Amino acid sequence: MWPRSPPNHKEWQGSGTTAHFGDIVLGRCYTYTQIVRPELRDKDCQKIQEVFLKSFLSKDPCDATEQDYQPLIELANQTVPCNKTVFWSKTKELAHQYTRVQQALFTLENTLLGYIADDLSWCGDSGSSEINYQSCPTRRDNCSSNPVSVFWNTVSKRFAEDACGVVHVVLNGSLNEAFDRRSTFGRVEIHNLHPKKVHTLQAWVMHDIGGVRSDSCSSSSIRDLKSIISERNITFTCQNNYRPVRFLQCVKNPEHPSCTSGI
Ligand code: N1C
Repeated sequence: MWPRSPPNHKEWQGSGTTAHFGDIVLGRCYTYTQIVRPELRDKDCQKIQEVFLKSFLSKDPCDATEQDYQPLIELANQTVPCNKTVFWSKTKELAHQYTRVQQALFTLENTLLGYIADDLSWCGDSGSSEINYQSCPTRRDNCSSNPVSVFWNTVSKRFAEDACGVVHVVLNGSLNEAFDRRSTFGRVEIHNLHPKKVHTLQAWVMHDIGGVRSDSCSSSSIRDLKSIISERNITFTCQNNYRPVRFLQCVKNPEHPSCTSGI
């Protein structure tokens, strides 16, 4: 009756493809190219949707590769101006709040591909041309080469390779290690900056208001980051609680002492 697994059987431990994945991809593509960045209005969103689906459908979801996403990356290609790239690690919301105000700045989610894929899940199956809405593999399934992880690794790498001038990173100083070598930022992005194009990495180590001040510019994890960056002949600078970003945190905590006096 069921040649492989019955339709409700959860093959993998992760949640399945986001419901209406194809429509969301198409809708986000139009929103981005027609409204958010109309300079990209000539992008072909139908084609982008089709190529995105092709990058993972009918393929083993534990064997996704960078090459799977090359056609999509070519189609969605976009130039981020020099000095405008913002990386983040464990500070996604804050970094996005900041680039929402400073619209000239770009996190990966402020580019077309990141905007389309943000917070979505997707996977297919080698034995079928259908989207798997039941479950998708994760690292818990011993499957690090799943379509979503490989996508973020691939587009993060490209985002870093394309950066130029001064680049920025928002780090979380309320964690034990604001810089984590195993994060996408530590594993992929810093190693793919081109020293000939990127002269400075500016780190902003932000502490949660009312949270602990675990890590700061003078800590060992940041020294670690500094040495990796310096060895690559890129200048490293670091600021704790960079004021323009601190002000955003203060919107939610206006009475906190660190918001009422000098920070
Ligand atoms: O592992 P991280 O952060 O250091 O990755 C963040 C870093 C940013 O600078 C981005 O350019 O890498 C890029 N990036 C994304 O933009 C992104 N959006 C959504 C990496 N990962 C991204 N995701 C998902 O969040 C993805 O599933 C990945 O595994 C997490 C990483 O978040 P993190 O650990 O806070």
